[in-house]
Amino acid sequence: MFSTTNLLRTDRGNDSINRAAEQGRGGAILTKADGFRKALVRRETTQTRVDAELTLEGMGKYMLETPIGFLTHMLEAFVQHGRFNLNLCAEGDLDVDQHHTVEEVGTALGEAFDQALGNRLGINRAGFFVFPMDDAVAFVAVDLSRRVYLHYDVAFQTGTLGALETNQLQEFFHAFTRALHCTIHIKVPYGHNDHHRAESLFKALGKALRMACSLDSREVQDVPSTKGVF
Ligand SMILES: [Mn+2]
Repeated sequence: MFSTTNLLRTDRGNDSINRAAEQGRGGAILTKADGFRKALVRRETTQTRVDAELTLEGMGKYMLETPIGFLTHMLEAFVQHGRFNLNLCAEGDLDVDQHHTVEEVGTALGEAFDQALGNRLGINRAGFFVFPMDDAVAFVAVDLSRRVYLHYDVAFQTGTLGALETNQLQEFFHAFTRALHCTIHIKVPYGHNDHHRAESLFKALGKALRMACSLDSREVQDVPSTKGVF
């Protein structure tokens, strides 16, 4: 069952993902007359299967289903605070371990953002946020420059959060960074509670990415780089 209470209408959920994928539209950019930047991604391997449907100009609506409850919870926080719309359904070989599934969710999500951003013209390109959650705080900076780099400075005191193995989170962010072709710096300098550390991180990422993905208010249509290209 879906582990969320904030559902999109069901006709925009996994049924629509499945229909689109069956019609060969997997991975297509779905930008429509409404001008919203959208993407549809299906990644299927012998180990995992992930479907994702993303709208950048969202309202923080989501329908998320992964076999790892805490990962689902983190994606909820990310989408809610980034004000994207995301439907995502993941299955994986948890009988092996969580690595394939967590990594593929990161890759599919990164691909979805990459496709929705298209040629990246007119975007702010960079974004950052400092998000506290009670005793913890997270610093996240993003550059959608197509230069791939992850700085990940997060230490957890426990090996698991719910069922999620905390050392898989770094693989999630590596995969996301590679697929989105971007630079992300993450630091969670303190926090007594690991749940708060992780959640502040995903909230900060949502806010930072929202800023980076947003179109410049002056409606410039160039590449924000002195090189003229990314
Ligand atoms: Mn929470």
